[in-house]
Amino acid sequence: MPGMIDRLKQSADDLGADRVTKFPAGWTPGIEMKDSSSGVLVTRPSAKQAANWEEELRSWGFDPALYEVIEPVQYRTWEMYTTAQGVVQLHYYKANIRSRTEGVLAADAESMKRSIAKHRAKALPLPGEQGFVFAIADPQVGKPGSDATIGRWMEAIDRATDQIRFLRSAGVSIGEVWVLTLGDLIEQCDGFYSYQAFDSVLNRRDQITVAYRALWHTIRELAPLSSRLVVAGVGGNHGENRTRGGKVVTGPADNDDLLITQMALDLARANEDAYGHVEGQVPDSALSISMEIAGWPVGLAHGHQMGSRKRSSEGVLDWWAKQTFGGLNVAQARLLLTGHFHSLRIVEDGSRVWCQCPTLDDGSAYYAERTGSGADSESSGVLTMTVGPQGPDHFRKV
Ligand SMILES: [Mn+2]
Repeated sequence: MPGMIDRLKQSADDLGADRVTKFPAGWTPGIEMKDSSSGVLVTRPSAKQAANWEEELRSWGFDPALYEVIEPVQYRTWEMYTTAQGVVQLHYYKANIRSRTEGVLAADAESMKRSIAKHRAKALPLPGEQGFVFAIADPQVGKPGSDATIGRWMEAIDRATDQIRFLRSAGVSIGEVWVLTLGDLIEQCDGFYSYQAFDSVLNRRDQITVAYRALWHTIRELAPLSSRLVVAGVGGNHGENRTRGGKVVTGPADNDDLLITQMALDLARANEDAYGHVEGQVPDSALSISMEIAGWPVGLAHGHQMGSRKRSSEGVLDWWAKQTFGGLNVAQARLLLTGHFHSLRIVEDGSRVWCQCPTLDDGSAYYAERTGSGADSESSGVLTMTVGPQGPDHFRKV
């Protein structure tokens, strides 16, 4: 398309003008849009006294079906010397124009209406193979209500098994299964809150034994349903080896949550024939880890390292953002799973999702006194989901 100067020269040549006249300020021919739906049109100088608006709009590349001139219009006229015709009188107009559809192109609306009318509901299976996640958080075996907690854990295995079969029958391709331990698998007996020794219903040996057998049973039940089963976990605050005064004795590597996860994994490794497809990821001492579930980057952290003020969504996302800034373990993750804060929460922020996994425990008057929630087991369970090339999906608390 010729530029404006070329058009002006052409216009002047048609008139036999010697040179292009300088235009008064605000009267340079063209269209100037103020926004997507309105603007100002100034016509080219013409020897004719009436403007043909449709032709004018079209000559500047604007479809008269989509734009219109708003009356009244401004008009100017002046004289110009031309070699061919001597002095000629020229006319030009200035008018506001607007989109006939106030910003939405009529053609787009029509195509949207057509696609709505054409649509018929159909099955859209998730593309790609998905990993199935079973996220165990905060059973705190050894606190009051532990019988019910173990019952809930076993039922969660039943429901997760159903869920895998249900998703497969709906066309979701599930290959890997991930059993994640998000910390606080046992309660401990002392050093975590003031009357804990009086409150605990199992000694430490029984707590560890019950927790690792429940985890090992989970692996045994879910392993036959998967082509690859991965056990991964992080340590929680209740797993720490603490003094009576509540201080960590040796360091973050000395954590019973990691020990329990490691013990269950060792049992799988001892039986290669049945569990050769079981793998594990247990950190040496890091409090957060990351992994790829069916190609999607996932991070795990218990949550106690964030401090109690991090209970809010903003707090956890702020912690995650700063870990990312520091290039730490969860920096690349696009899905972060935490425990510690007990109530289910799924928060999406941009391209990242944070899942606060529900607690498996039986509720706690102490926790409710501090936080206002979790007095009973009404919202307890295990969070399951699929994770695949398009991220997490199919969230279900079982
Ligand atoms: Mn905790």
